[in-house]
Amino acid sequence: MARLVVVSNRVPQPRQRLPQAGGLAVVLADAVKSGSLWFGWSGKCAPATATAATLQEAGGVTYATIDLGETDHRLFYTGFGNGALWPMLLFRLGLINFRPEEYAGYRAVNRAYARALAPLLQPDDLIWVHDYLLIPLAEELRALGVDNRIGFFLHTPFVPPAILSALPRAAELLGSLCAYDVVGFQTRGYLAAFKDCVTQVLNVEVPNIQSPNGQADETVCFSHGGRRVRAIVDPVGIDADAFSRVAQRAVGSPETRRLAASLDGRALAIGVDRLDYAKGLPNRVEAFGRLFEQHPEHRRQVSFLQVAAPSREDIGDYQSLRRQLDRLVGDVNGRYSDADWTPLRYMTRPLGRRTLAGFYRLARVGVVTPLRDGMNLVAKEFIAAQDPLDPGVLILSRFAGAADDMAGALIVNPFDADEVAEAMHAALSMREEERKARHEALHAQVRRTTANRFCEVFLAQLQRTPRHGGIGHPA
Ligand code: ADQ
Repeated sequence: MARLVVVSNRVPQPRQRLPQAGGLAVVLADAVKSGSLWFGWSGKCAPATATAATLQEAGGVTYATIDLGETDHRLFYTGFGNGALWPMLLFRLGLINFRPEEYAGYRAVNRAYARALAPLLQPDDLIWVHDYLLIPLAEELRALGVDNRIGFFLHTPFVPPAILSALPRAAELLGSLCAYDVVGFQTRGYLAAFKDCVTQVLNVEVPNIQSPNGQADETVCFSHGGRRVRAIVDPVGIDADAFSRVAQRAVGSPETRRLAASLDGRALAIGVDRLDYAKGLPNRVEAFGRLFEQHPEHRRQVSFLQVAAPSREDIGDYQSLRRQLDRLVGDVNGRYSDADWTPLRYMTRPLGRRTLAGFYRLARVGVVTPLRDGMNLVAKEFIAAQDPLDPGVLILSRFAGAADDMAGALIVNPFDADEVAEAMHAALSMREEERKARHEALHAQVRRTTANRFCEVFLAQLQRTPRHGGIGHPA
């Protein structure tokens, strides 16, 4: 069995117990099995980027990390990665802040990763690279002579050509993606957008999307730069049964009991997100205000808990989002609070998985309304955490990848505050049979597309790639 080498920008310190708010961290915790090597940034900055990785063993996994130079990190992460590439992938063209020196820094850090990783590789290793910060990694590894099978999974959405081409140098990045053997996307829509970009931006002929009998739902194969690339759909999931068990146990935990007691019989609605402009938090708070305005019967009857973990705090757009939210939450609370009831409870810190699971289970409504989202794991966690005998209702943005196969949720346009407010009203008023029927369908779906299935599908596709890159025909 080939060794698995997982590469992600951030590698947690072994035995790290702190809660990590972020989908990638949650998915990779499931993907990295004993015997694997996990390579990436240590989370520490140094005066200069390290040229060799530091190795640590824990639980059968080898953690190989490098420190990044402060300037390199700023150009790569705060600069191009999250100041230009992320807003483009999340359809926020107005927020793109492109600077050529930051793009050069982004590519330089990918080169540094490749140089530190290459000496650790064995000829049969399967290399699995994660997310938008590492798009050029395979190209850099290939330049060093690495001919292992290398796959890439994009956790964000993928965009149509008109959006992609707004980012300077995006055509070059699209070409870099073609140095991978397998490129994975969360949904069929993103795969179709990728196909359109390859066709229109790279002028490469790509056959139509197929639904093969293999394990991936949909596939396209094409040749570019002397290599064969296979692009697949492989939705990310969670270990639903394990999460359900955690939620069941968490109901009796002191945190969940304190929250339950504080509700004093009122319904709980919950939102859990990284504090990111893609998550639509200001729109959500506005929709809550609209609910109390249009349906005064819900005043004093429901409390909304928004848990928002700070993210990318050194980027200006994230700082202004935080200020905007502080103000909006204050506005709604100022307008509707009573001496003994606050409509919105707003916490800006990460919670542990167990606490989160217990809070989800207590909630009558889960509010997941990103303006765009690759998948959104909170939607799946909320469903897995419910009590099937008395389940809560999920309100889900149609612009989250999760909406593709979670039709049992109340699907909304997050930009339409009135529509979201009506969905909140419908969720709070929904009869038990309907809640149960919706939950049953959603739970079955969440149990089908698990974290394990996500890894198995991707690795099976990577494994069936012919060795030594070049043009060959998929097995
Ligand atoms: P994220 O944008 O980080 O991930 P998401 O899928 O919602 O988004 O995952 C967030 C994870 O962090 C969830 O497991 C959630 O429980 C946890 N989390 C969030 N806020 C938290 C808090 N305050 N305290 C504790 N935990 C918190 C990216 C893409 C997504 C994609 C994932 C996985 O942007 O679209 O679903 O990767 O592919």
